[in-house]
Amino acid sequence: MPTPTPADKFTFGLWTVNYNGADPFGGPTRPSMDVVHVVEKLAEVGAYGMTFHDDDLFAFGSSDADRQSQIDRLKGALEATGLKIPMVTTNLFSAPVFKDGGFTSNDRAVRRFAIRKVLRQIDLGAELGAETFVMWGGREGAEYDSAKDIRAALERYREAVNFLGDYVVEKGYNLRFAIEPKPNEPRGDILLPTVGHALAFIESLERPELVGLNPEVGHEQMAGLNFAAGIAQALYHGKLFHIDLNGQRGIKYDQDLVFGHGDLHNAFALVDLLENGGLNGGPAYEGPRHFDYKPSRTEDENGVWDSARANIQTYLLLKERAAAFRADPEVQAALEAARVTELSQPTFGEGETYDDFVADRSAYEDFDTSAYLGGKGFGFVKLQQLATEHLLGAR
Ligand code: 3MF
Ligand code: MG
Ligand code: MG
Repeated sequence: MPTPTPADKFTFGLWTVNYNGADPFGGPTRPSMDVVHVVEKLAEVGAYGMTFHDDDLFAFGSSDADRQSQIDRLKGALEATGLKIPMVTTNLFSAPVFKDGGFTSNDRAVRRFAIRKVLRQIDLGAELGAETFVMWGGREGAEYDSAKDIRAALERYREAVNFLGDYVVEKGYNLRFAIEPKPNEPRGDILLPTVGHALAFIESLERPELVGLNPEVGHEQMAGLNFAAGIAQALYHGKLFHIDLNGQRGIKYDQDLVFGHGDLHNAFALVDLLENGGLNGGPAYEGPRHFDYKPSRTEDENGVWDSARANIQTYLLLKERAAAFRADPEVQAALEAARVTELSQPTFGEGETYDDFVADRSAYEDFDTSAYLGGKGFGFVKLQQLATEHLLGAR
């Protein structure tokens, strides 16, 4: 099995390995673990860093003294293990006060409280050296169309994110924001439900350069979307600031399975994209490989750490498989035959004018479309089978 190194930048949310197994139908199956123990164990399994919501480290409503004591304990564990905190986030979803959202609650006092809660966590993140601040608006939404004025809610969302952007700039923090889309759960419908919705929203902000995405495998798949394709578009727009890796099997509740324990073909394409920049090259992803999963409620603590290692191993194995896929001369020939490489060629010639274009008879008048009936197959299936054989370790 491949061994992880800090350069792999594997990170885990404190809330992931520390998930106690509670679900809407049953209580916890595991006791909660102390943060110092979690940090030590994460270092042992080969993680580079950990991320956390404010409420993961100190309970909602903690006194300042209790909050500080937990921060100090975390800092001690980080120093002892060398683990980093590359990302932090705020919990605007667990406490009853957020039942109709944080930034977009119909209740204005809640909106003001939510933003103050975020400011505190931004300060802490900056102090711990985090470079990314994730915003997952799990309660920003509604169950009923009559309950939420969506345009007003988006305007309040914008107002909040613009304000936070001003805050980090004024404070001189080296922190960027990453919005995490999700279509539903816990709300019936959540605002900014997919990568595409969030990309459009970001462009409406006052400081769009400060705001990118933290897409999650399962969240896009809950909407029936192709995750690797969404990530390619996020990279294309320079907006892949962070990523949540996990597994999901189809359009259902958020399963948060181990990375790869879902659509393995798409996970293979994703790792190839993140590591190599995709089929035609292009900028790869350099940020943390962040696992946001839930160890199944059937597991004991040993099972928790086995599942943490499983995320890392699956990623590293897929990375090896993707490298083998790319290095295989048969794959290279199949990519060529499938004209995948040809898509990098601009459709227009250099300096080609409108007049040149319409004068080019080969583009239209002399173009033989009949040759495509029964001919000029692309061979995409052969190519995908080669990918499958590499994925299965048969090549
Ligand atoms: C829920 C999630 C969240 C976010 C987190 C921010 C609790 O489906 O994915 O995890 O990832 O709030 O990082
Ligand atoms: Mg999730
Ligand atoms: Mg997530």
